[in-house]
Amino acid sequence: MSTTTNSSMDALSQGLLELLESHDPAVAAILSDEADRQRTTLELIASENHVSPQVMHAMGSWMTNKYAEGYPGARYYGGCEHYDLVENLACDRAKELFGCNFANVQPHSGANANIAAFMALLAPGDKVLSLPIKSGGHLSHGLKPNFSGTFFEIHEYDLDPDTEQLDYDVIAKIAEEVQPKLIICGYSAYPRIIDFERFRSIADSVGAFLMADIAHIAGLVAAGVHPSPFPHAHVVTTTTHKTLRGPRGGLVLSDDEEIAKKVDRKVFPGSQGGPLMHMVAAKAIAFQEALQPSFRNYSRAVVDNAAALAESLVSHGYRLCSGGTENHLMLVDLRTRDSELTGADAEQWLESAGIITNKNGIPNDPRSPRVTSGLRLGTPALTTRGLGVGEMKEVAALLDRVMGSHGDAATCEAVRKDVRSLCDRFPLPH
Ligand code: DSN
Repeated sequence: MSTTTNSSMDALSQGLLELLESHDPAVAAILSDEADRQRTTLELIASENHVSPQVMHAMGSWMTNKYAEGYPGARYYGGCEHYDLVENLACDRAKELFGCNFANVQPHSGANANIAAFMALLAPGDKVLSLPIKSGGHLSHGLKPNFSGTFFEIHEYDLDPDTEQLDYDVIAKIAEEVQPKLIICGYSAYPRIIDFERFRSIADSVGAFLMADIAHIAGLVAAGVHPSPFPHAHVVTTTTHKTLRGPRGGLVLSDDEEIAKKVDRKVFPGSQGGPLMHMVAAKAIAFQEALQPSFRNYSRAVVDNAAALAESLVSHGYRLCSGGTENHLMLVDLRTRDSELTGADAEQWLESAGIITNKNGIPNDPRSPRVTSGLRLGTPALTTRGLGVGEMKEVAALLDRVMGSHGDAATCEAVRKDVRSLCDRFPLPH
């Protein structure tokens, strides 16, 4: 494929493709094709988004060239004056955004943020109580092959089998029996509001720390459209690239001075070396964007769009786990539309029609994680493009045409055309 630029593409992106075209045509073609893929497909993966051109280009800036191990004012390399400034700016903005006293912006990812939080709060072998990944938790909350499941004693709470929602009374009883040192809330596939205050009272009743991993809902929390984990959680971890719409990366927050000191030590030198300062610069920009009133409107629209998409899917005969959504995502139980339908098939058919989703296990899923009976859908990326409640009906109809036809090639091709024209109506800025 030859590299192409597009009229909606920003000048720096066009310049990058031109720079690369003669320098490294193979990579230029791949980047160009990826830009084209993003421009012409509908992104419904709940954990993905489209960053602003400013955030995107900051990631490709001069700041990639530096080692800045340590923290502002205490680095292990010379030449760090601008890195100190940008890291302090990112920390200050993160604290303002989430209303807390401490931020560490160095974790390379959400999983890295969780490693640092575990190391700050626990000793190897300590008991942790969390929701398993099969019910919507995250692998870094205790999955056996992960560091968390390898070095700590993991105990589980689960969703109520009837409501498919958290049952705080049951969680309190399990905590009483297990006596964990750490309770984790915050999930990857839970469509409901989390009651952080209730979680803290459960943690207090057994003398446990409470960690809230708000990776999925961070943008909603920052915008005030989901309750904040502060002042309830002892430590809050998150990614910066999902609803928060920043660069890929992690972040640890706290209000507790002692925990904050430990977190800093456990990020560096505990679990990371040199921070990715180009990503820290991009985080600073994204936090500033999220502090603007327009981000509140965006986040409200993400939630409204999710509700509208959920309602339309139900009208097409799909059951939603837990009965609906209160945040940016929903889990669709495909079996209610068609008992043969699997998440793996649906994901593949939809991709051929230009709709990007991920198969996802549903609570008590009889199928394996590679097959699944569910699809996880989210609205952060579509909302960034400018699609609104009206368009969610169109999106639900497109989803249903593909899945209802069992991936029929002609139907997928026809839907692909409709997806392209919907994308043309809502162009990306880069
Ligand atoms: N992989 C992310 C998600 O899709 O939810 C979680 O880390």
